[in-house]
Amino acid sequence: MGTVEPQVAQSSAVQDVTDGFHLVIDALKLNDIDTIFGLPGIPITDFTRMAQASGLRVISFRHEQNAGNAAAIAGFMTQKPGICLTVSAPGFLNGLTALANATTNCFPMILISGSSEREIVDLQQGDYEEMDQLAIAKPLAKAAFRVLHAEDIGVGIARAIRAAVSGRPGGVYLDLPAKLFAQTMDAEAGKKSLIKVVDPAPKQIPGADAVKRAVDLLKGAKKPLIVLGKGAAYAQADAEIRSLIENTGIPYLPMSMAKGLLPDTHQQCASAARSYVLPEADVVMLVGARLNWLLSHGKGKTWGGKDHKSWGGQKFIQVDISPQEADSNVRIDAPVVGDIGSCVSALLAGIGASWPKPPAEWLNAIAERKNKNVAKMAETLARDPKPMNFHSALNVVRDIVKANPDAILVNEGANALDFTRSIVDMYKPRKRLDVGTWGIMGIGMGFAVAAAVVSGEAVIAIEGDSAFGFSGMEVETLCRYNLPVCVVVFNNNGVYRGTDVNPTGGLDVAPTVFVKGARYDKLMEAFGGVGVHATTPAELRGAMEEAIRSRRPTLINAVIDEAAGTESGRITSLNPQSARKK
Ligand SMILES: Cc1ncc(C[n+]2csc(CCOP(=O)(O)OP(=O)(O)O)c2C)c(N)n1
Ligand SMILES: [Mg+2]
Repeated sequence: MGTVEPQVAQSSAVQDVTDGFHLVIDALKLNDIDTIFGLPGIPITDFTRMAQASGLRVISFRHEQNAGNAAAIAGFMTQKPGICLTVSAPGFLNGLTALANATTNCFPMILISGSSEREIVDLQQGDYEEMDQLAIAKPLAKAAFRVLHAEDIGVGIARAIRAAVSGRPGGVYLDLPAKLFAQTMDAEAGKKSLIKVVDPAPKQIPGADAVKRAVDLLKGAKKPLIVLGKGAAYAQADAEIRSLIENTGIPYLPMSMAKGLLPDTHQQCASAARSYVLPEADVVMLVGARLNWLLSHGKGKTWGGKDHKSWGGQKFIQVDISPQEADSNVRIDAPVVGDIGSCVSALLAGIGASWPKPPAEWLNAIAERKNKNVAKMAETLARDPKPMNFHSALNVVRDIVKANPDAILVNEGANALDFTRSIVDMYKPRKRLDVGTWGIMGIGMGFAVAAAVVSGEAVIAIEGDSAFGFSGMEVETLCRYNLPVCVVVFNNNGVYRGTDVNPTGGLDVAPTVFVKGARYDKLMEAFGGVGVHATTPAELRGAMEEAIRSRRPTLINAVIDEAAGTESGRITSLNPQSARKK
């Protein structure tokens, strides 16, 4: 095993030799991977150059966490693993948050990091950027692999792809030590060593008995409800899911990233009556949705239980790819295990053509609540307070999204997140990308870049001013690649609001407060993008319309009443309370 300079490998004298660099690139391309999100440096700088030269699209970021988030959401949008490439130790660690978040959210991604020399790392002799990356990645990834020999690259990439997308998708770590890249082997043997993965995410067909059990349970329901989760959106079984909802006539609730799977304006959408349907439903069918904190663990007062831990008496059907998901929080009476597309198809067959619609009493009771809440919201949205608040600003965003249903909405923040989720209707599947299971801040610009790169559609990123700060430097990336992204920073001068004061009267401002009246729009102008300072709904509307029309990278600093937000948005109750009197 010798080493050759990459330039030499391409010269005619050694045409029949390939190396680690090229084998990794060829293995990715063989598996239809066309984009890499990353950040160059030792030992992967040349790799990024060669990848670009080979026709792969290489999108370089300013921080690996954003590249990782981009890879993860590209995976969610395409069902192909998103690739994030980083340098060793610090670059790897910067990408790790995104990898862990991908695993938590079931997004398929592969974090590929260069690493230092094994012999030195294992003896802890202090190599450049020394770190046992494989060991650190393992607990945070669905799977983790290391390739030591060029002839194993094909297997390594194949295993990483399968692990990322099969079954419940997740984040995979692939460790590539520096030495691997320069290893050479015979070109023909190298080519033969690569694997084109056949059927990377095989269908998993649910058992007929499980489907029958679920259909029987649904048949007896007086107040049925369907909850659509992110898994249902990921599955790309949009037509089948729509048929399931419409053929049964059952009201449904979309979780945040399942919004738009059917248009939020659909008659059967019960979002505007959520607090009524959850405790009232007698049979709940979860489709690619987990009973985690976002659904109050399927119990407690939200579900009509007596106290915060009591079961509300509902029966649950759970359609999920993971057999381990059932009973995670409450009893699941009818687990249906398989990929969402196969499960929903089987359920549709079981339901047949003459399924009786749910009792009119149930549908009417929901419609009544829904109409009342929608009317109340319309009244709030019609107000035009000075200064602008979340509602009057989001009334504009709501119109813009309605007029541009193919645009992708990225969303993070606390109030900026919760109000957007409830006010802005989505019309098409996988158009809403947000903070997901962890409520993580920092996904904004990474998701926006990937959404634009992968789809070619316009992207609207609604960002709390704090949330934006986590990935704000990537506005340069938006400008560098000239991406059609309109960032709207909901600037209320801080985390949740901008009105806290330092109780000591000291010079430091309160921990949640930022520089008042900051001009985030100037940041975008610094890199040649369009910056707009908007203080009224009319200014916001004009700027958003122009951004969508021009497809130029745009940042609108939308000034929001600094007193309008609430602590932690809608999850105030998760803050622990001190027992001491203030
Ligand atoms: C990585 C990470 N760090 C910290 C938090 C805690 N957190 C939740 S929301 C939020 C910011 C909320 O402020 P902003 O984005 O300005 O939204 P606003 O409520 O003001 O609209 C923070 C820091 C988090 N969720 N994720
Ligand atoms: Mg804020």
